[in-house]
Amino acid sequence: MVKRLILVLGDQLTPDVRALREGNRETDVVVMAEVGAEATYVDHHPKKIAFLFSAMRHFAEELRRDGWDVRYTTLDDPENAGTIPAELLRRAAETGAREVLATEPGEFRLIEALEDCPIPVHQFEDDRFVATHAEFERWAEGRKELRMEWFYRDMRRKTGLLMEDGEPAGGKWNFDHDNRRRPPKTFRGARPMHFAPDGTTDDVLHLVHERFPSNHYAHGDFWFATSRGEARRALSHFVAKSLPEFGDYQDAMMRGEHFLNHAIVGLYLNAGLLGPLEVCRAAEEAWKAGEVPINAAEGFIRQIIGWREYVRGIYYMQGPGYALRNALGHERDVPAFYWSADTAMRCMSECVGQTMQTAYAHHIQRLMVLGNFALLAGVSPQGLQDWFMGAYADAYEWVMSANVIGMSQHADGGLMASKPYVSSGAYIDRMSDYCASCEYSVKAKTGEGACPFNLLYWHFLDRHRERFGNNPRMGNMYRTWDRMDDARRETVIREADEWLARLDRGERV
Ligand code: DLZ
Ligand code: SF4
Repeated sequence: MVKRLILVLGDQLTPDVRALREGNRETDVVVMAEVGAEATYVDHHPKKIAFLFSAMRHFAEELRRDGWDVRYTTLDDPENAGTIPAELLRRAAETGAREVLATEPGEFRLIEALEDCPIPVHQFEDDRFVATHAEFERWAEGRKELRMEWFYRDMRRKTGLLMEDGEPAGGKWNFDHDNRRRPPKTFRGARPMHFAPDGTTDDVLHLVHERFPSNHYAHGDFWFATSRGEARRALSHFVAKSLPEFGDYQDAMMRGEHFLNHAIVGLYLNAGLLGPLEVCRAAEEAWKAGEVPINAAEGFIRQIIGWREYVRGIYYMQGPGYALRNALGHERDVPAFYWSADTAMRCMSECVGQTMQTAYAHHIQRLMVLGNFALLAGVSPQGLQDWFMGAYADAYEWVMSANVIGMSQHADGGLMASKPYVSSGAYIDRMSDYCASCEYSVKAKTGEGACPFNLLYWHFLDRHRERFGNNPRMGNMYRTWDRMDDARRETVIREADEWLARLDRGERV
């Protein structure tokens, strides 16, 4: 029988990933490759690269133990062809294969490269998700507004998660209202499970250190799980130690507390080390056993079968043009402090600093600090998306586009969110302990030391009045702005402009 190649990408590390299910372990050959093109198409955090390479190597071993013929190319292999299509061609020549089975990649960039590959590549839909493309499209069809909440309820019904006789457990679909508490000063979240690097990971860390030196991202202290067994242990640890209190302080931010009670399983899920249903069932079981309250289990499950599936649906439905949208015409470069953390704004220095250190930040840090600032300051959504894609260990375009372009930057013109996610410093002060140690004053609206989020908030509303002035959900904001006297409004705009000019001159702001 003629051999076929089975492509397994770095974020498809599951034995029942579609292309492997379609393949034949007696006759087909699995191709896995660490390639320069994937490792450099954005400025990836070295911990992200190390995590994927190590997880790929562990998974290749697992497949070999299962009887597969795996042709694995390491980054430092002198024969390495540099890109995924070129590696396929090289392995095709080596084995005589004339066809490739692949699972649809999570980025159009790579889908198109496989379509253009001189050897035919059959791309099967990736079914590691709860909703299929067709299902999402059916749900979205004819709807004026694509509200996550309605989609999420359908996914609850489909999976039966937290459902009792067709009704949502606890009598409500969504317990978000209970999930916005501010933790006491003494609060310490349970640390996510740390794994000591084994020999394989050590080799990879060495390679990554040599090949991807970085003067902004930190290399040291690598503790991610790199196999499915370890990822499952990390999940059990989260469910036992952090999930009980996960709900209450989900949106809180504290200095020096990088994880609070968050699960840190997004990177494992997105690489294929864990599946969405196994993760959700673990949370549901804990709730059934009375070990975690409903608001925690529901809030966690919603992130996975609701939000995660929903942003993926938007990405595939909207197509490659979505990531290029810039409805608000924002063109400013991503400020240098997104890499250096060198800024007087404590909230930004904390969130950037921890990102550079850990390749992780939680949803409110991403949306309401890093994203909020960029939107207020008019940063290019594409520049920001590249930053997010590089900085976070869980980032791929299928998950980042709708989150950054749509949700955070409103650059899709409101397809996902009926109003932009902007806030002044007051929100950050309410949800964090950042402001207390900031060089700016969150209470000061203008003048020396005024919090830049306060100035830029009005600047944003003022410069986008034409677009948002008649938005009923923003009426209160505009009424407050209009009630200020002319002189005050002028002062705010002038000070915001001056502040932005200092930012553009590269001054420390
Ligand atoms: C992110 C990434 C990196 C850094 N390196 C590789 C690699 O060397 N080989 C590989 O197969 N995959 C890698 N990936 C993941 C791919 O970029 C990912 O499959 C696509 O972005 C589609 O989601
Ligand atoms: Fe951030 Fe403003 Fe608070 Fe400083 S005062 S931490 S800039 S919100």
